[in-house]
Amino acid sequence: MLFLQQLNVHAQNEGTSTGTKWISSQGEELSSYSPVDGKLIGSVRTTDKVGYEAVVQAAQGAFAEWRKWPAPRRGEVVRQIGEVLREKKQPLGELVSYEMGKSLQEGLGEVQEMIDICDFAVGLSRQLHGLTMHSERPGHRMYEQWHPLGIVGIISAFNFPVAVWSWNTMLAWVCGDVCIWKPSEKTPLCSIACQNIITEVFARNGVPEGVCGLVNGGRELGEWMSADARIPLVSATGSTRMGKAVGAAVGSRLGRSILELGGNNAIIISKDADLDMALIGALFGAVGTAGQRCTTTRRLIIHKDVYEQFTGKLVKAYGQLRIGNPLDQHNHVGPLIDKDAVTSYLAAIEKCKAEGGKFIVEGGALEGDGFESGCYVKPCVAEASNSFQIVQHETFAPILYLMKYDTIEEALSYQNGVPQGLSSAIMTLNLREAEQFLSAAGSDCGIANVNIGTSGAEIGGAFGGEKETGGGRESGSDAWKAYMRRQTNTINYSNSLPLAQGIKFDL
Ligand code: UN1
Repeated sequence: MLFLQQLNVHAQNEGTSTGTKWISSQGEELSSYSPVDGKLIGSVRTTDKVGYEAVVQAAQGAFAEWRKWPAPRRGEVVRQIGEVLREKKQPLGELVSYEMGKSLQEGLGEVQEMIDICDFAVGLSRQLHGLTMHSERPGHRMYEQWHPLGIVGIISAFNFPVAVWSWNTMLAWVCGDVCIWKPSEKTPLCSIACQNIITEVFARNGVPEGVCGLVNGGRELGEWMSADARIPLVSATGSTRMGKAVGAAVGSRLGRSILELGGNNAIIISKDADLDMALIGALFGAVGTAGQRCTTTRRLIIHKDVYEQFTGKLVKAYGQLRIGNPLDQHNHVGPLIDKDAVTSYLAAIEKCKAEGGKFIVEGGALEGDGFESGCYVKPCVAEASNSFQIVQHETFAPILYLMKYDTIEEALSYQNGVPQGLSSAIMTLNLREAEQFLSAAGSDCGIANVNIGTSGAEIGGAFGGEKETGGGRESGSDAWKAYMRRQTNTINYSNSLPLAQGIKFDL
């Protein structure tokens, strides 16, 4: 495959690197099979304890140097990474699509998110600013500054195998941090491709060895990182179960974590909605990336007056979906990541039926020509109740649950009535309803949209959510502050030493 050559990804790869140097390890071999056709793409040697130590120690050494580089100079390195990503957009998008299974359009879109965050980070490198305050004491000045934090551990998920890493890393680098990345064990080759891109840029800029560490492997690596006091910040994206384990381990040593976990995202479709627009938002939200985005639309809360009309349109649209090889641009829906995901999808359908759900678009696994990998499933739609256990749970698959409402208060209670709080949307042309949805008494999610679906957030905003979604924010706005330490400085330029709060301490 040409894209593998273009990205310098081999049949067998070391999975451990300190930046520009690959470290040979005694770890097991991790094979990566494509969900597209079930074929072996290549393998990666996992990181053993010795390799992990080498990466952490290189990172510690590198931090001592990197934090002294002026931030705009670090930004210049990130700018060059953005340039290489532009050159490599096509092959990297193809690898993402082939290893993860999302459509080529979405694979390319993911690389575009990487390019965009590089641009954002370059600008940010000149804007890492703090506030100044007026001191209560004469002849005193008070201000705050933001310093680099140290090593940032990044645990990323298979569904956005490259973009989510870059959101964290590009910001952390301009902030003066050094990073250690543990990618998903389901998409290890994407991490090799990214490391190769970085290596080229780091080598020509003389970036200290250790700024960009890579470790590959399973759960135990995440555990090592979470327990490691040399890593002040761990940013983890994935399931709520994983996030609770990471959050608890990092919290028990009073480290910091940024958690971006499960979503259970709903769109409220008002009787005052533009239904054609609502249809596009709901459809892309529910079946895009085969329902494997954190922001995937999992629930539609539809006003009773437009319920029949809207569900009619929805069923018709589902009938037109083409499922198949995601690298073929004619297809809308690719495979799930692996056969385990198919098993969870089938179990969720059974559970929904057992709880009383009624499928108006039937699901099922696909077999036969073009579906040999065993990972392709039919997107499906069920009428369900918000209180079903299965509806309260995030199943990473294209299953959409419908429910009916009468008042906006009822719709909001369904919207908020799940453990997760990532993304939410309302489709309405009614200003009062839209504002109520966005108000303090409205959606309780980290992302709340009007006349846009739940997925496809831009990098410029802070990304993340509340409740079991974990509370972390990544990407745009002032999310960078989580990657730095704040220092408050008070400077006395007077001839005396007055104490704060008017305290006298004379001898
Ligand atoms: C994720 O699914 O982990 O908003 C991230 C979106 C994408 C990012 C999703 N920009 O759908």
